[in-house]
Amino acid sequence: MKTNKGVIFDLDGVIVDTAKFHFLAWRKLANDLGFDFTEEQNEQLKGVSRVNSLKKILDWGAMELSDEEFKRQMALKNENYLSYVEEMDEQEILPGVQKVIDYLIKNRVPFALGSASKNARTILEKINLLEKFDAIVDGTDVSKAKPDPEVFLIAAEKLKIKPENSIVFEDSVAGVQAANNAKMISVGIGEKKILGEADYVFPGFTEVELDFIKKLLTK
Ligand code: B16
Ligand code: MG
Repeated sequence: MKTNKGVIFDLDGVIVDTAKFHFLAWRKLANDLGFDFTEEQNEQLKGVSRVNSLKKILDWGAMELSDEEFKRQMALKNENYLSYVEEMDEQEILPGVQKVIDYLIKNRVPFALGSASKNARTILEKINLLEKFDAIVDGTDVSKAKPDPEVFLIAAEKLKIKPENSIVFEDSVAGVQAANNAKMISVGIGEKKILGEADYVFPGFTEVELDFIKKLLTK
């Protein structure tokens, strides 16, 4: 296929559903500190960096921690989160994702990861996708969190693709805004009423037809 376009995937909520593990680990942290939060509140943590997630959670519990304790709690949460990640394998790849990745590889379309997670490489390794990506940009490579476009702009640069020729798959509001701020083509994976700012929205990857991808790539 002749195309000057490239694809950037978010990780959590697009390729795998690690949100459920983040929720369990953050909730344990809150419970250990003596309060709780709901699954609905957890929605606000999607795509949000580790530091900013803890800040939000402490706000919900009306709690303040010293810098040292803040860091200790973040490390504890990550340790707990990684104990779930440890159990992951290819079965965790969300339905419909593999067929799109296979299609991109077959058609030599470059694709990258653009994730806020500092654990992205570990997760990709667990699900056997690490070697498939042409570039990986994660929470260890950026200084500005989504909705800042930094993560996607670096990914496009690594792929040698212009921002306006980059197609981003994202499940979070902050991520869709980051793609839009980068002047990229944004495809939301989730509910239309939440991701309405995206150029296109699908409930999940199973609804993303290869024909749609082909049209975007050859447009
Ligand atoms: P970590 P994404 C994001 O991943 C998650 O959606 C968000 O819930 C998490 O806090 C963030 O990564 C940081 O993750 O603690 O592993 O560095 O959706 O941008 O792939
Ligand atoms: Mg996400």
